[in-house]
Amino acid sequence: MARLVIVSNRVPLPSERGPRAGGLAVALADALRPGTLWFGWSGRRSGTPDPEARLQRGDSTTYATIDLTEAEYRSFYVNFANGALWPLLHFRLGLVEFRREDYEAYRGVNRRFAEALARLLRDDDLIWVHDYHLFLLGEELRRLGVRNRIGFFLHTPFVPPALLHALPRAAELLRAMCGFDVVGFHTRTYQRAFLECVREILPGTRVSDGAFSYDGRHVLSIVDPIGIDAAGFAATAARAEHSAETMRLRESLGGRALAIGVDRLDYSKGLVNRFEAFGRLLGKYPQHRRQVSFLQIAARSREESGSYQRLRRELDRIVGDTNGRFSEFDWVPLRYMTSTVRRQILAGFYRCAHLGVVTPLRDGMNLVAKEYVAAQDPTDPGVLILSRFAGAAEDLTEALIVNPFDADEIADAMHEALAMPLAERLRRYAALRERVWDTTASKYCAKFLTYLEQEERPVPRLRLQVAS
Ligand code: ADQ
Repeated sequence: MARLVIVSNRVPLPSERGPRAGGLAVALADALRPGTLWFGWSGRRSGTPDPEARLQRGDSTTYATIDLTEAEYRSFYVNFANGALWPLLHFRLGLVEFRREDYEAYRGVNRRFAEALARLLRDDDLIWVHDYHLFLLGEELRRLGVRNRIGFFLHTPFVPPALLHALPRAAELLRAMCGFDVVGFHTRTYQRAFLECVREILPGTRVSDGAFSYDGRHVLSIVDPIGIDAAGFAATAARAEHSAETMRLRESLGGRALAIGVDRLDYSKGLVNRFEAFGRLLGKYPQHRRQVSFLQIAARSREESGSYQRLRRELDRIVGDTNGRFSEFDWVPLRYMTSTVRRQILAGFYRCAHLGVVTPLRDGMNLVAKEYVAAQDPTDPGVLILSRFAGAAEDLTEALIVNPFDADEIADAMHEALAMPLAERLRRYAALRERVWDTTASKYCAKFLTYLEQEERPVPRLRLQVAS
């Protein structure tokens, strides 16, 4: 079996275990065949980074990492990846800050990744690249003569041409993506948007059955929804129900219902509207006062960025306002913490929550929605409230689907969920459970690798010609 080489911006080094808010390491656990190499940034910044990667051996995986310089960290990571690409891919044009020098640094880091990685490659390695930090890596590897199969998976949404056009160098970026053999997305909507961009921005390309040829390269796009280890997480949650932390949480509720939100502290997650909605629930439906508490766990993220600092201040303000307005001497409606919580503890918290509130303004998939479903007690499940703009909503249609921009609609859904009879909760849960068990992390990995391993296109008619 060919060796698998995973490439991602950050590498989950065994030396830095501990709770981390982010789904990649957990989702890829099943793909880590013995002997896998995982390559990426060490998370360190240093004055004179070594051109060669540093190796660290884990149980079945070898981790190879390089450092970034301070300047690369700022321009590549903070400014271009997280300050231009992230907002663009989440439909937030107003937050995009493009500077040419940041784009050049982005290309420079993709090149440096390619150079350090190429030294470690064997002829038959399968290379699987992850996420928007590394759009140019396929092209940079090809430039160095790498002929291996290279796949790319985008964990965020992809935007339609009208938005992508706003990014200077969009055409260059899209052309570079033709260095990959397989390009994967969570949903058909993102795949469709990508192919529309290809059609419109790379002239002369004909697209058919998800594949296209451009400049002598064949690219196959696929839809491959990411998931979780549903059975494993359900078992963890069942055990965690009796953990000390879950018992303490339950005790602190004093018999009241619990609504829970778990996210990275990111403007794409719709936290401001969610808090606003909870305030409206208490204002509009006073019967819920003292009867429900909202626990929001929002792990701090990207704190070096101005837009994230502004978001944090805004959240502090709205939490203060809501609690100031509705708290009583023995009841605080909104509990808000900005730390990371261990997965086992999180599983128990999900299980005791009557409502899972997942309301991103845009989200590639959103694994929290799937974790919440997997963690429920099958005899007395809670209700999932889910944004229609999360990739997960394409599958989890039995959730209460809401428009995350409409705080009143979210408040109404909270009200409906709190009053929902057991029979309806059971019916919705059964349907959601089936979907979550059907799109697991291991199926996600297996599907992507099946396509990546194919030397030829899976169906001959997928070989496409450049339009005359
Ligand atoms: P994220 O934006 O990080 O991922 P998400 O899919 O929700 O979003 O994954 C977050 C993971 O981190 C979950 O497993 C969650 O349990 C965990 N987590 C979040 N906050 C936490 C906290 N405070 N404490 C502990 N754990 C926390 C990106 C995309 C998503 C896509 C994933 C995977 O933005 O749309 O689903 O990649 O492709």
